[in-house]
Amino acid sequence: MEHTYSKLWYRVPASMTAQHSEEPRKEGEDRPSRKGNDPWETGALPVGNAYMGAMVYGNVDKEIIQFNEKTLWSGGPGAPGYTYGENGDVSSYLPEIRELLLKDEKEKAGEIAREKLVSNDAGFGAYQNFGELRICCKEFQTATIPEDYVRQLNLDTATASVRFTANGIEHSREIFCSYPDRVIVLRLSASKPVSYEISLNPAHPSAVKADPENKSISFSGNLQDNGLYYEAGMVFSEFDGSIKGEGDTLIISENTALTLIISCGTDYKNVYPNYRGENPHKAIWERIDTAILKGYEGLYKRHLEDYQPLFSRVKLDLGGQITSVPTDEMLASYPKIDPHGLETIMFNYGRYLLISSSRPGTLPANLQGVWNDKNDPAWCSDYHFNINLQMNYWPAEVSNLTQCSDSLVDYVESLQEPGEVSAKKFFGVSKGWTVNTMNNPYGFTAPGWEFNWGWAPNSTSFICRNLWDKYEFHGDKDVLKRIYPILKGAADCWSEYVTPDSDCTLVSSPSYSPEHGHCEKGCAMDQQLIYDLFTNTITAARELDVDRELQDTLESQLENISNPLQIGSWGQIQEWKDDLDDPNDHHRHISQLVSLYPCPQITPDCPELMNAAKTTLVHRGDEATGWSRAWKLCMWARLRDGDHAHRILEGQLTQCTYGNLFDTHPPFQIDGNFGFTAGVCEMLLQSHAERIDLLPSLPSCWPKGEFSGLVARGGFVLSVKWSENKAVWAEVFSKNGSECRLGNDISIASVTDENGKNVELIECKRHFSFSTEKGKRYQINFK
Ligand code: FUC
Repeated sequence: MEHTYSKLWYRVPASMTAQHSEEPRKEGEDRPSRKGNDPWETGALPVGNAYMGAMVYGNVDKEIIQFNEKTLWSGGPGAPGYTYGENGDVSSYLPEIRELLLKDEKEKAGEIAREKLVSNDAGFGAYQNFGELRICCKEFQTATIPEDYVRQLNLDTATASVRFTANGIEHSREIFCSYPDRVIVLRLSASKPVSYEISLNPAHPSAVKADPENKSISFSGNLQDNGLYYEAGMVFSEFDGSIKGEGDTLIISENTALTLIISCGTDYKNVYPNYRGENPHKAIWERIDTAILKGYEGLYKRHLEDYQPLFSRVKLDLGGQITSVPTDEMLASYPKIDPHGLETIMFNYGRYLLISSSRPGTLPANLQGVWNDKNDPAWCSDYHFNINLQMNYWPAEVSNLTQCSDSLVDYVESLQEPGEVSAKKFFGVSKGWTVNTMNNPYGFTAPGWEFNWGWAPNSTSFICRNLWDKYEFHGDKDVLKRIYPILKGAADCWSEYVTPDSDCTLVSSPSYSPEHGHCEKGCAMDQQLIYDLFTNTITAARELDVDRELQDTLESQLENISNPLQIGSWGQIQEWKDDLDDPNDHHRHISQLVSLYPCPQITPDCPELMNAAKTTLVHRGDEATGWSRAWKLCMWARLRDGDHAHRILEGQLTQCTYGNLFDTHPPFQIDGNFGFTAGVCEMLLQSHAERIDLLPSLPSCWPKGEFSGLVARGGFVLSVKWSENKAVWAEVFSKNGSECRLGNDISIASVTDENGKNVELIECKRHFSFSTEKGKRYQINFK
């Protein structure tokens, strides 16, 4: 299968990218930018190596390439008043609040909670813009967009490019961001000698130095609030013109080709409590010097050798027809022009964005991955733990990018130390760690500075689900050993925080359903995630044969836990312990269904819960912001309703996607992109119900297609072809040699090994099972 849908391309620069609009675009018409459009957000194209990111505008007259480095964060140690969120011994108010909740005096409990159970927000900080590269060239100047203008992002090569002819000269720009060499690389070429004026513009007051002798421009400085040192360097190499300086600008004259290499960094280090490491100057310039020696071709080769093995692991064909329509026009007219082509591009884009924004050794992908052009971005472009960071990593395991979630494990591991302090001060426990809604990379693990959105200790158990999936999908024991202490610490905190309710069951108290509701006890999301966390921690401890006592404690608490999945008066899964749900409530958070997705407690094996989950989702409605639609997509897929899942996916493309295919809340929030890719995976393959279900939620509009490389729990890599909405060919690759279970609601005739020999199939109530050997492939033959 070829990667046919791995290109975003445009006939116009970022500022003119077509967006969704009620008025259909007329044939050949250049749509002006929509009023209020921010070209960075809606049209520019992202490249990234997870350390750094760059956004390419593709302007004809003056090219702008805005760039970031993930550690450039204001706030934290050094910023005035920063206490990691601590606000005294807040936990001393818990007994009174709990007592009031037991007496059903919720109003009064809420009043104290809102006043007292809050953190100190001083110095939380925000993810910062680093700067911009600007390139002017007299020969770029034209009155209109050249006819042959093409701007594209090739997902197969992780390269952005811009090409056009102006003033009789063919211009081209190629840009990629190399992970192995930790540099942004740009190649400019022209068919005749031209002159470029090039500058590097910092986003913060800095000392800029343009040095024609060393053929470099650099800047450095310290962030004003926290003193964080930052530096960016750019060198000019492989050019044939002459170079001179003019203020902060370098001018290259009579030139046909030029390579620019950028690297940048800060003295941030993810180590509590100071979060500072070495001055980055030496490392930045060593990277640049090494890159110069490799040259453009050498750098590009290493970039492809690193990127392509990851990206090419998964291939998808949803039956699109190849068209010559630019991506923004496909989107603006969706679903009229090749809808399944666009859906496939969007799926591939999610994997591209994850590889480009999350790699071993980097901070994890934040609310905008690694791309941000503001110093006061929405929600600080932070690590949001009440759904967003979790969603960022939903596609990682199933779409075969487990290397990309390594940085999540590192990060969560680093939260334990500050999280232990927050757990004691806010939740009154003696051991274990916590993290809550908003978190910066400076150990702000405390609840938020407002109770109503900020009290979210379930963030800890929620992120542990991602870690558990990392183990379950691939069965790697080293991962299990790595994540176990993290799960254990989260379980320790919860084990102490739960408290007896008036019916003697154990509840989380106080408890707040994410950004929705009242000060309560035993909200469904808390209870469901306690169940999930305790169950996984017990399983992990058993597999590692450790902590017998903890296993016993958690087991007995599980027996006594207040029912996480209560069915309420109108047949819904209750969001709160009391039946308070309003059937007309369309709130974007659907926290009471966390057991449907991503947790695995609501499965087709319990139809009663499936029906109640369906009722809940139907009442919540299909409309929502980007990430919420993506969650609904995953949930409808788990409900085995492919047509409804597809309807949600359509809504996400028509309502919540910009011309550059960034998902929007608004503003741009990358979780929706990742949730989209995870949702498509979930339509094609599920493995949460202790078996592998092939094509569980195939919509009728995808009658024919194929995929390869998706991963199922247990360490199986699947490839499937289907026709007339039925699987016709499938192959399982066994990574670990475990027993393979295939759901028996598809008609399997036999399974054969690599020599074409039948393997023994054991038929059980809900699945067929067969033994596999590590490293071997098995073909599934259908009736
Ligand atoms: C969640 C959402 C908000 C927003 C924020 C970044 O908390 O409820 O709508 O998306 O994350």
